Amino acid sequence: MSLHAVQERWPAKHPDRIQLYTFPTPNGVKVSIALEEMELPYEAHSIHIGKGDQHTPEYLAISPNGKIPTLFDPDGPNHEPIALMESGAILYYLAEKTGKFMPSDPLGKSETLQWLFFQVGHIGPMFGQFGHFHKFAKDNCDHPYPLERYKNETRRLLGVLERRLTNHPFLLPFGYSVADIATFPWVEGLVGFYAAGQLLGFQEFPHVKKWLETCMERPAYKRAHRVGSPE
Ligand SMILES: N[C@@H](CCC(=O)N[C@@H](CS)C(=O)NCC(=O)O)C(=O)O
Repeated sequence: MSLHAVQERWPAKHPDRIQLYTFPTPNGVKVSIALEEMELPYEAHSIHIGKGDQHTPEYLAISPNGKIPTLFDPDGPNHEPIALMESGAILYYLAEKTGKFMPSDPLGKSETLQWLFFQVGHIGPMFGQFGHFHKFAKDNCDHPYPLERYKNETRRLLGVLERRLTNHPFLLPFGYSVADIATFPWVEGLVGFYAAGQLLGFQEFPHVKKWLETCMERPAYKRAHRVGSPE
């Protein structure tokens, strides 16, 4: 199975543009936001994770782990095509490609990557597990331990963000970056999709709340947040 198979199943109307395979979840929306912020021409294809598109052999050809999002750039390094999985790696790739939302100096870049990896390694997995036990597992698990564990860890991580955002409006001192783009959709998911603001005591994190509102007001987010929805 090859890239060709993906493009047969989800045909490109504009093959010269970046092709985004996604669904409007926090991990998917991150990349849509980045593409909108960076003003890169792209075409989005809905990978319906509720219907199992992510497990098809065609999709697994570009996403071996069977997750959204993935991105295909026909004009990659040395003008060769490239396919990428993992949203953090995609954000890094796009920031390098455009020179936007990540400084090029080694110190600024290193600090940005630390917060980007913090999202990928902590915020995403822990908020995701919290959301699962809060919203989806109720019928299968009546033991309080898993929800309590992930709620405590989610609150702890919100505390890390709160302390970070106390001194400057975005996660990095120089301004809005791929670290914010990666992180705020997950925080939005807690209060939006998972409707867990009250359970988590979200009002105890005022700087996080203000940062979330600021990020959500950006026009790029308004254009991006439904990208990948099934028609
Ligand atoms: N570490 C991956 C996680 C991607 C991920 O978990 N995507 C979810 C949607 S948010 C997915 O594809 N779920 C479908 C499934 O698990 O079958 C990334 O950051 O790209």
